[in-house]
Amino acid sequence: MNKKRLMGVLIILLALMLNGCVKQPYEPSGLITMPEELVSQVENIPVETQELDAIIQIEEEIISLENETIVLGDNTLIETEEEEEEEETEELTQIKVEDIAQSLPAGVFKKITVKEKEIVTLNVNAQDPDGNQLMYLFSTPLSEEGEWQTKRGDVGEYIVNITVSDGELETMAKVLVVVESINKEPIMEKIENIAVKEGDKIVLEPKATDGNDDTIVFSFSGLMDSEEYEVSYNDVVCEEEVFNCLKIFTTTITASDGFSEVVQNVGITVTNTNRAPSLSALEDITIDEEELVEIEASATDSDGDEITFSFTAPLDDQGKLQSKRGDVGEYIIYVTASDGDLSTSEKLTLTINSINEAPILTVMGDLVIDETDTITLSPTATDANNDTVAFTFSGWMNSNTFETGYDDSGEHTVTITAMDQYGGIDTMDLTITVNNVNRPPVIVDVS
Ligand SMILES: [Ca+2]
Ligand SMILES: [Ca+2]
Ligand SMILES: [Ca+2]
Ligand SMILES: [Ca+2]
Repeated sequence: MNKKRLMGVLIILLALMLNGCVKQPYEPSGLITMPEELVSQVENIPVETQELDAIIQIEEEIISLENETIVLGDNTLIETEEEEEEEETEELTQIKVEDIAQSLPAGVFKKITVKEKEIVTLNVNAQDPDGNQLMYLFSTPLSEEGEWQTKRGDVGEYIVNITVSDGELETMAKVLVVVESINKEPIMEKIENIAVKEGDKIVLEPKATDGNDDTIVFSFSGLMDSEEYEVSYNDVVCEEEVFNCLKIFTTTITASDGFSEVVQNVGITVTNTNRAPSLSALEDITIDEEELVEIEASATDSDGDEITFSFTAPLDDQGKLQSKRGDVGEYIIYVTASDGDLSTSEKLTLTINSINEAPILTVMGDLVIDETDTITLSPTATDANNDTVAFTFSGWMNSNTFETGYDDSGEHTVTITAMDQYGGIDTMDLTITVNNVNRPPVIVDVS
């Protein structure tokens, strides 16, 4: 037997083993029995010390052979162009190839599809030409027995190795196990878009149902990262001197049942909230007349708005007052800080004390005059402020001059009052003694 014929026989043998040996409950079995003629030929194969590599190489040739049949379609009797001239090729044409799905990964000859929670059972039917006891080895996730109880979440594609060993030599086949999901996605109730303003608290309460009764976990992204959110005053920043601008945000809610996720977007329109400036407390102020008062108001605006101040009288627009004589008194002053939209006011009391000093009258001596004399008083006074001082007279005199007569003898008191223009006064009593003046007798008549 030449080498080509030997290879042909081996191909047939392994094709029979691999195609027929894997059985599972979800697809029709494709067991193939070895034709009797072939069995006798198999017996003639010299069981020499074949290397494992050689067997794997043969297996690959089988797979390539099977893949060629795909072109012709599944479940069909096929003819292969190979080995036409040899008599064994007639046997090859009899091989029925079933369940070869298209586009299988390289090296995989069988695909088994189950749904999550179903059991995968691989029943391998292999024959040993020497009648040796065969051992079957399955790679994970299959058990030693070639079974796998799938569960939720096992969805995916698994390539499983099946190794058949006679204790000395082994043959391996790959099977693709496809586990299909039985999950039903959560169905979320639609949440309408909302409109809020800065400083508001948003609470989103998504609801969802799940066809598998899975526990649903919600997560949030975008504007919010949890179901509650207090809208920050910095979320909307208006242009200068604009206070009612708005901005539209999105929160994405994801509902997960542990196996799949669904999302919905909630539009959130946030309107800016302006905050009034905050003005530092102001202390009462006391000054003396002629002093300068200047209020250093300070305010902050949480929105970063520009602040302007205003002041009530007698302060000017800048919060200043150059006080002068006569401003004495107590003033309630309001200081207002405005951001152009909202304002805050504080009040303080400005006390202006008088600096006036009362005039001081120059001491004058008492006067002694005679009847018929004319008195003229010229009082003087000093005033620390150099104010103009006015004098008034009361008591025996009501002006600064008086012409006495013969009936004015006696002691008289005159009160002199000195007053400056700011109400400062000083008084002094002056005693004026008027001496009697004797007059000679007058002869009125002689008879
Ligand atoms: Ca579900
Ligand atoms: Ca803002
Ligand atoms: Ca503001
Ligand atoms: Ca004065």
